[in-house]
Amino acid sequence: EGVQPQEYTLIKMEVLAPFPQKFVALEGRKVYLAAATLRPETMYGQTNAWVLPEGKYGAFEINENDVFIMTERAALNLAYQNFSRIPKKPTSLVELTGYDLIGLPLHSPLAFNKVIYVLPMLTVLTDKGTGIVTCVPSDSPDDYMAMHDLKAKPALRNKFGVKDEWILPFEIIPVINIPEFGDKPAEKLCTDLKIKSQNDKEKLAEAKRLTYLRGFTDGTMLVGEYAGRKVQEAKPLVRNTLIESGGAIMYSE
Ligand code: A2H
Repeated sequence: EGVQPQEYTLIKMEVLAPFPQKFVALEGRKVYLAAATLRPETMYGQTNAWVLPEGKYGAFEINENDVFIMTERAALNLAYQNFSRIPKKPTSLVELTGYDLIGLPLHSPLAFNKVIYVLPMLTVLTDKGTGIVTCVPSDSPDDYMAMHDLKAKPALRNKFGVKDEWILPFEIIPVINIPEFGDKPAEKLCTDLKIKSQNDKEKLAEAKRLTYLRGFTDGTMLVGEYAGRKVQEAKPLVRNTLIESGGAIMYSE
């Protein structure tokens, strides 16, 4: 935890109807998983959302219509940033765990995949962001390895009740080119550094450092409204597009 506040873009990943039994209290609302990201310019390549299976989440009222699924900690922070129906007070309509969310179909802004699913990741922290992470395996080493683990290990899918069709059809979508690392930087770095799984913390930290640094300074957008532009230029433009179209809000902690 740094001393400086961290500014995240919260991506509103809409939960598609029909809602499961657990969600009866949410009928008639717009329900979103609120995913915290530092890389809004990569949202074209989303393949799924990640939750911590054992994590505790709630469905919090943001206003009369919108409900965000996230940790209570994030809901309290958001309430102090003017995002709660009752000022400065989070209200949860349903208490949930990650297990309740796995398998939900979502529609996420900018994503080329029109329907994506909620899947388990064991390294999601519940004391950072919202406890919901959107998966972009082209550009995030953590996301790439967690996806690789689930695809390679049927026993892992089985353990968490993950259906093959929620993950196997989803391929890496190139979003950014980095001269040194190509169009799938996360895959290249994980392969080069011989990273074995999502739990390989030290090597993943190094892979993240390199993709983040090089992606920001040398990366070029391959897709979207700002294809051909530098990542540095595109990042704030994509973020503003997301916010203006109602697909995201800013959040700091
Ligand atoms: B990033 P920082 Cl393409 N637990 O978004 C674990 N990881 C979390 C999290 C949580 N509770 N909340 C957010 N994150 C992830 C995109 C992305 C991200 C790309 C490349 C790198 C990258 C798609 N996933 O992050 O500790 C989110 O993943 C590299 C660090 O606040 C968020 O941005 O620096 C990032 O970690 C925030 O991490």
